[in-house]
Amino acid sequence: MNFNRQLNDLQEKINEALNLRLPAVDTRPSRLHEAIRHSVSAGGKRIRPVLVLSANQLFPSGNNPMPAAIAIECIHTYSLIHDDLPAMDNSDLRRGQPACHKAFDEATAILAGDALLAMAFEVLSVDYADRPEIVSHLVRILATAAGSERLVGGQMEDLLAEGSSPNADTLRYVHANKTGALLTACLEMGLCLGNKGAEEKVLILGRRLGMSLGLAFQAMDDLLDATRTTEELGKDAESDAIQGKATSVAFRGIEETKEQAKHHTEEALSFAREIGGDNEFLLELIVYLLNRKK
Ligand code: GRG
Repeated sequence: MNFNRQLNDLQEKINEALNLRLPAVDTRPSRLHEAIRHSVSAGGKRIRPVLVLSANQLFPSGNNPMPAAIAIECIHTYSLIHDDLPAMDNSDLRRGQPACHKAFDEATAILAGDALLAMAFEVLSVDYADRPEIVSHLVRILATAAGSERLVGGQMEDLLAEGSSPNADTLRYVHANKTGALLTACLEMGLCLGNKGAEEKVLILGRRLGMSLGLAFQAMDDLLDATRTTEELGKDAESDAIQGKATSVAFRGIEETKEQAKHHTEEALSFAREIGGDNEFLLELIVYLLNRKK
């Protein structure tokens, strides 16, 4: 099967699994569940769950990686909902749809994000209940990645840096944590469910791969924000420049940011080759992420 068909196939399976796992819209309180479904189903690329599945495919085992994939998409979607709030990036559009606080209201959007954060850990603890050591490992990876020194810490420094001229240290911190933390967790979770999950060398390479991919992904995100239209992106274009964000484009300019994205992609490719296993799809995914248009 060619890469695009394989990717579509995985995205469809992830969407089906999310649809089955999320409470139905008529579950009380229905407004909250409508808001959750609005944001989750709005049309994200599902890169993080796809990464969990492709990391798991390197050294497959009998463990089902789908619950871990769903859990990370719940965390990612919560972070997008909260990021769009007026108190944060104040964005009206997300995934081509009105942001959660626009389609509903701010309080509902805060609660929808909170519920998705909790749901991620519920999914892990319920779906892997027969393997307590796996639950504990996955919960530790995800909680650390989502916490105050990683995703939330990156977001905090991103907000603190608004309006000031970016420097290399802040930029690296924000990108490594706001973006790199969850992408690294995808690799760690997928690998830890595979049959080489206990091998330290494999996990170290997986973390390095996730971080390089995170830095490449964020460099691309900054480039797309600066060069594409709102219609193409499905979210507000040029919002970084308008808000005075500490982006790679603001710090290095467009050409150097392209070079950074290529450089980190090359790093990610070399880590993926070094890990080995059934890495064909993962290698293509890394290149696809560099060439993405939204
Ligand atoms: C509120 C705790 C908290 C964190 C917010 C998500 C986020 C952190 C900020 C959004 C802005 C941003 C540039 C984040 C970096 C990560 C990133 C590029 C998110 C967008 O990911 P995609 O492109 O989105 O995979 P889709 O919609 O396709 O899932």
